[in-house]
Order: sequence, then structure tokens, then C-alpha cells
Amino acid sequence: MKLETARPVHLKDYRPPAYLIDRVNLDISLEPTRTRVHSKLAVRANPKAVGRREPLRLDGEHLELASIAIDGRPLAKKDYKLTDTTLTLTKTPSGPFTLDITTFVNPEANKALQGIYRSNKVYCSQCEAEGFRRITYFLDRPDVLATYTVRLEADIAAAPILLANGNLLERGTLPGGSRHYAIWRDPHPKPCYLFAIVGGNLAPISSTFRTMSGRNVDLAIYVEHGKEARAAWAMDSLKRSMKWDEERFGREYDLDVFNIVAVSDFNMGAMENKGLNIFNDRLILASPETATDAIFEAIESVVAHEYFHNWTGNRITCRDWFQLCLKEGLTVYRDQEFSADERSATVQRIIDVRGLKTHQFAEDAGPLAHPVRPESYIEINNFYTATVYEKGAELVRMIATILGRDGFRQGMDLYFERHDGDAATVDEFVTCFEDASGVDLSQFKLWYSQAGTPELIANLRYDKDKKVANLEVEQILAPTPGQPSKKPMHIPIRLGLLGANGHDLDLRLDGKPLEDGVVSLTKRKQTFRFSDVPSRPVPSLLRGFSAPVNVTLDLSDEDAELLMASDSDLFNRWQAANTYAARTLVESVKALTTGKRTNQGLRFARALGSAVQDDKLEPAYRAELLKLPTQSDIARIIGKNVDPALVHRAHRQLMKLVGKTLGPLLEDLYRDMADRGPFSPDAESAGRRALRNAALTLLAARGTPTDVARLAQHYGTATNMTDRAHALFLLAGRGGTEAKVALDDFYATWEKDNVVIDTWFAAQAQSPLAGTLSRVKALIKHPLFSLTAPNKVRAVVGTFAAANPVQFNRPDGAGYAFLTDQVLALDKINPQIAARMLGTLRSWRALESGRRAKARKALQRIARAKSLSPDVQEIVLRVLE
Ligand code: 0A1
Ligand code: ZN
Repeated sequence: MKLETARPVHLKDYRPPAYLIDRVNLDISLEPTRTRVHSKLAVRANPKAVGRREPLRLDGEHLELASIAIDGRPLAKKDYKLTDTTLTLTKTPSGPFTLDITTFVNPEANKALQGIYRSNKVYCSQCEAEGFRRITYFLDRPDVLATYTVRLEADIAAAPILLANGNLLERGTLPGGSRHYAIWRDPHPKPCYLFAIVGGNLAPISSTFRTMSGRNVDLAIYVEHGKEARAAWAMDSLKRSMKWDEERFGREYDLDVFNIVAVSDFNMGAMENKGLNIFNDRLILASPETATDAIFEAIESVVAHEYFHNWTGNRITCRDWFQLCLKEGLTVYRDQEFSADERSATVQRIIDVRGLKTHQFAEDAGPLAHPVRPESYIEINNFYTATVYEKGAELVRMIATILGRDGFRQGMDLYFERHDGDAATVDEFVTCFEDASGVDLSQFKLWYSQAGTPELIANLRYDKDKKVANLEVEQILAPTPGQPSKKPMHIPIRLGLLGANGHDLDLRLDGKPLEDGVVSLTKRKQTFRFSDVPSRPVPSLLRGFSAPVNVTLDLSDEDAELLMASDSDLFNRWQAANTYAARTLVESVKALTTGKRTNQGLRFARALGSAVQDDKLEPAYRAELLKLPTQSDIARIIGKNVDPALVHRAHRQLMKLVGKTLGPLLEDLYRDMADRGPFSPDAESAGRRALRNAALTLLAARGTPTDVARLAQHYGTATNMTDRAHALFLLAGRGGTEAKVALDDFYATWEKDNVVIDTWFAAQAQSPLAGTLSRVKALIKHPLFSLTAPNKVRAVVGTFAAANPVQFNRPDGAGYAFLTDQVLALDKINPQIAARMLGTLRSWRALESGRRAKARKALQRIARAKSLSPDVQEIVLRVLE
């Protein structure tokens, strides 16, 4: 193992900066391999850190320092100290001073995609979390807020478009006529992670938005030439987001322009730079022919997410990176609420909870578990996780559940009023809700510091003489890395009690009406006493998924079926179906292990049939009912000694059984849900397609010649990408001539389209067929594949490792060895992406012993490798620990 491991940063060591930078003037002359950055900083000692006379130590990496001056006087070599990561000024004036620094950077060579880089010849930047230090020497921390004026200069031919944060002040052509410049000024003080520039030959689509106070904002989305029409949905989503934030939270936009730029090479989904959001192009470009409904939905929600950051993240930013959930959890909560309002709230909640369980619950159950507000990190980029984002959003949602809608809004209003312009903390955020409502949230705050998914064990005892139902709930908080024991948490449980006919009974808790149906579990074990209960009720717990916990409640098949058929809370109706399916699958994995047979599947299939038949339910919701838990969900529930091949077999068997049992119903749905008119991406039309495709999936699992023919025909006659991609994935998963025909056709149609072709890569990488690993090895040699393009890596390596449990977890360990090779190669190019890919191995300890040993070997090979990035080093150490 490597000896010089990078040193962790600790929350408890936070100190305010010794210096502040109030104003930044940047003059950036863009050149492919030698971009010059001249920076002029207005610096002063921080009055909040008086008595700490420290030298000024600036962050900087991968920079060539050309000159440095204080108040116009050039510094000699002896006046500063330079290391690979810092520039320290030994003597600084006691009063405010101006610091001039000139550096050179190489955008073309920058494949880590942090700082200034080039994607498809477009100059762009990414500074969160610590990329600004790759542009110039600076106090690269979020609690240093400055106003920025930026002058950009570039060749007109290479970069006719020049953008930066804020409003455009001036532009012009330089003498000689081949270069031009633009000056942008952002009046809002911001941390440097929100800085951005773009220079390139791009095409805009434009629009305007009139804000609630009557100001006009110019909106533009810049994309590759010829793709303008595909940005229309993103523009529409942006305008709806702006309006929604005014109506729901009273938040108005605060600049004259709002620009979005789509680039092909991007480490994440998108970035909320002030007034200049930069997006991964797969989350901007969409047309019916090129994008699935899921992508339309994702575009809507990510455009909203980045826009909402303008208030939650930018106007109020984070004091330090331990507070990351302050902006991310809150902004995810806001984008989820937006999607819920734009679409079906129940379906949205199902989709969000499904994602939470698949990604966050799995993370929380393994070696990478960490609190929503972590206490230490080696590489902050490793903490842009499902826990910080998705669980972070659940914590905000729980505050809303505890305070109610109005109380929550008052707390948010106070937060905006009190902290506008601040670099704030999670504690300050929670205090706003306490102050606005008078509710004590001190125990609730444990959610931010204690990792792991609480387990609730619930039991209902009914006393028919007293007509009392006692609901006993115990919370179990399993140890997580670094946290062997935990304090009981404050868990809001929304619940209902169903009478024998399936109707909700009136709730009287300790004799008093319980109007909102929410009880607070605060002790390790607690009994809730409901009176005047006429007959033995069936409890419907955790309605709307009121807390991110697992619930164990012993329900008979009859009780589960009652909930599935008639729970008034539609989320819980779905949850009952999903739990029933999971239980059935876990049982059949057991049966496959022991060789015993089980009949549970048939009973489940019939119950599912009657739930789905209800055509008063919207199609999108019925589609969710028809989706079985995924193989990784089942693996997570089983928890130890998992054999992914058996899980896969059990899953396939149940799909087939449901397909056979519900055949006629599914055929009807397939016929009735066909598109009626021209394509529309709206929620209702998407819901019909989803239900039709869910039916198709189950029918295909049945696997008769008619079913295969239907599938091939579905591909061949598809008029939109939702249907086409759905069929392509199913066909690629089956193999045979039909698969080859479809894959070849797809390739021929889309080989020139950098975004769409990723579907072709992914469809092959997810196939559970035996030849997939060799196929994947061939794909990474394909001319359209590149290790420097994160979207390609995610489509092939990411899909194979994260969405193909049976082939990735081959018993011979070849899947792990392949991943290891890719991680080591990627680490030299883009450590962030390498670390993400490595994270797919996090659940290795839950595997059966043979695979576990192979996975350990693969991890040890990475741990032994020379000169690993801190990113990969941190993940491999934690995963192996
Ligand atoms: N703040 C962005 C996520 C993001 C984080 C890091 C990035 O660069 C490595 C890019 C984007 C968001 O929440 O959308
Ligand atoms: Zn975000």
C-alpha cells in the first residue's frame, strides 16, 4: 500500500480565512495550449480573524506562474514560496492591498475537466469544488466572497461567443481584426467555485422572461450548431422553473441575463455557475426522435435544479464543503417539489424513493456510508454522493413534514431574509426553522451527523374489548464506519389505519384526533395508542415515505393485498406492491438456494393484476406498479452472502410468471396505450408510453415467438426514442438475430450523434448474456469510445459495473479485473471519474465468499498501484477498510 496517503480535512478544524478578497479582476486570453490569466485581487485582512497575523497562503495547482506584484511592485523570488499546491506570500502590507498575478494554463491538455478545458474545441470551465485553483492562485474556499469583472479575449474564428458570469458590459474587436474581447461583470459577491467562462463557436436559442417585479431577463441556451431545435424543451423548462420559484418560494431572478451552455465533456450533470450554467449536453438536447421520456424528465428537473441554486447555493452559499448538503439537499428537495407540481406528485415520489433506495440506501449500508454532513474528507469530490444529495433532500422534506407546509415556508422565508449574501451552515439553516416555528429541532439534527439507514421494527396489537390499537415502534441504528453507537433519532411517521373494507379509520392518538396523521418517534422504543378503533386495523406506515428508513412490519398476505388494493395513500399502495414483490423475490432466491419450491409468485402476480387493472389510476402510476424491484434492490435486502446469479434467475422467473399470469391484461394494455396523436413529452402521454412499455417488458419475459416478434416490431415501428430505446435494451438483453438487426440499425442511424450513440453503447453493456464482457472489451476499443469522454465511460464501464449485476459479478472475477484495469487507466486521465467507477465495487463484502475473494483481490491491486490520485486512494482505502 502507498505510504504517503493524502491528509484528511476535518470539520472541527474550520477557521475563518485570515484574509478576504473583495474584488477580482480577471483578464483571460484564450489560447488552446497556453491561455494567459491575469488576476488582480483586492485583498485585506479578515476583521473576524484579527490577531492571526498569518502569511497569505493561496491555493494553486497545475499553474505556470509568470509574475506577481503587490500594489504594483513586482515580487522577488525571496518574497514568496511556491509548492505544487500553494503560493505563500511571506510579507504583506498591514492594510488592504492589490495583488497582481499572471499565470498560464493549458486547456487542451486538461483532461481532468476541472479549471479551464476544451470540449469539442469549446473553451469552458468547471470550478466546483476546487477547480478555480487550476486557473489562478486564490483563496479557493467557499467562504471567500468577491465581485468579479472578467475580460475574455480569443480568436474570433475559434470563439465567436465569449461568456462569463453576470451581465455583459462591453465587447469589441482588437486591432488586426482576428481577435476580439468581451467584458462581463457580476455584481453579486460569490465564492470562486461559481466562477465560469465559455468561449467557442456555438449557436444560441433565445427567449425572455418577465419576472414578478416586471423586469425582463434575456435567456439563452448555447448548443452545437444545428442542434438548436433540440434545446427548446430545456428553454421551456427554464421558464417554468423561474415562474415556479417566484410562486412557491417568492424567489426572483437577479441579473439581466441567464445563459446556459451545453458541452459534451463534463464530469457531472450540470453546474450552477452564477448566471452561466454549464451543462452536460445529454441533459439539454432533446427531441422526440433522440430522447426518451426519462431524458425529457431529467432535463426538466436538472434545468430546474441548477436554476434553483441561484438562491439556494449562490445567494446563500456554504461556509465550507462540509456544509455541501445545505445547498444540495435543499436544492434537490426544491427540484423534486417542482417536478411533483409539474407532473403527478405520487409518481414523482415513487420515482424519487426508488432512486433513493437503490443508490443512497445501498451507499449507507456499505463501507462508503457517511453522514449527510460529513466530518472529514480526503477529496471533497468524493462527497457529491447520493447521501449528500438525496438523503439531504429527505431531511429537508422531514422538516417540512414536522412543521407543515406553512411553517416550512415561514422557515424558508426567514432563511432567505437572514442569510442572503452569507456563506452559511447547516446549523444556521435549521435554526431558522426553529425560530420561525418555535419547534425544537435539536434531536432532529442528529440526522445530519449520524450515518446509516434506521431500521424500524413495528408491531400492532389490537385489544378488541377496549377498542384500542397499540402500535409499537422500535428504531434500530446499526453501526457505520467510524460510528459504532448512535443516539435515537427524531423520525416523523405519517400513518393511517385501514378498516376491514380498506377505508381509513379516524385516528385518535391518546384520545385526541390526529389530523395530519403524523406521529414523532423520538425514543428507541415507543408505543402509540390509538383509541376508538372499531375492529382490528391494517396499519399503513410511512405514508409518502415520510422518513428515509426501512420498516419491518409482519403483514399477512391478505393484509398486504388489502393495502395494495385500497390504501388511500397511493404512494403506500405502490409501496405495498413493491414490498410484496421484494418479499416474493427474496423467498424465491432462498428457494433456489435450498432447492425447495415456492408458490408465492403466483399469488403475488394475481394481486398485482387486480391492482393494475384499476383504470381510475393514471397510466404512469400503473406503470410503476408493474415494475418489479431491481436485482440490486433484492441484493441489498438480502444483505449478505449474495449470489447475483441466483438473484438474476429469481428475477427472471418472476418476470416470466407475471408475464404469463397477466398475459391477456398486458396484451390489452399494450394495445390500448398505443400513442394516439403526435408525440408530446407531457407527463400524461409519457405515462401511457411507460405503461405500454412496462407491459411489453413483462410480455417479452414470457418469451413466446409472438412475444419476440412483438418486441422486434416495437423496435421497428417506433416513432420516438422512448419506444425505440426500450425495445433496444430488451432485445440486446435477449440476443439472437433480432438483437443484431436492431443494434446494427440503431448504430447506422445514430453513429454521427455523440449523445444518442451512448444508448447503443449502454444497451450492449447491460445485456445479461454470457458474452457481454468480451463485447464490452471490444466496445472500449471502438472508434467512438474514448476514456477522456466521461459520458462514454459512464455508458460502457459505468453501465456494465452498476447496471449489469450478473455479468459484472461473474464468478471468475473477470468483471472485477476489467473494472480494475479501467480505473487504473482512468486515474491518469480523470481521477474524479476513476473514483466514481471504483465506487461500483462498494458492496463487495455482501457477496458470497467466492466472488468476495475475487473482488478483494481486484481492490488490493488498485490499492498497491503507484501514484494513485487522492480521489481513488480515498475510495479504495474506505472500501477495503
Ligand atoms: N453543483 C452541481 C454538481 C457539480 C459538482 C461538481 C462538478 O464538477 C466536478 C460539477 C457539478 C450540481 O449540484 O448540479
Ligand atoms: Zn446541485
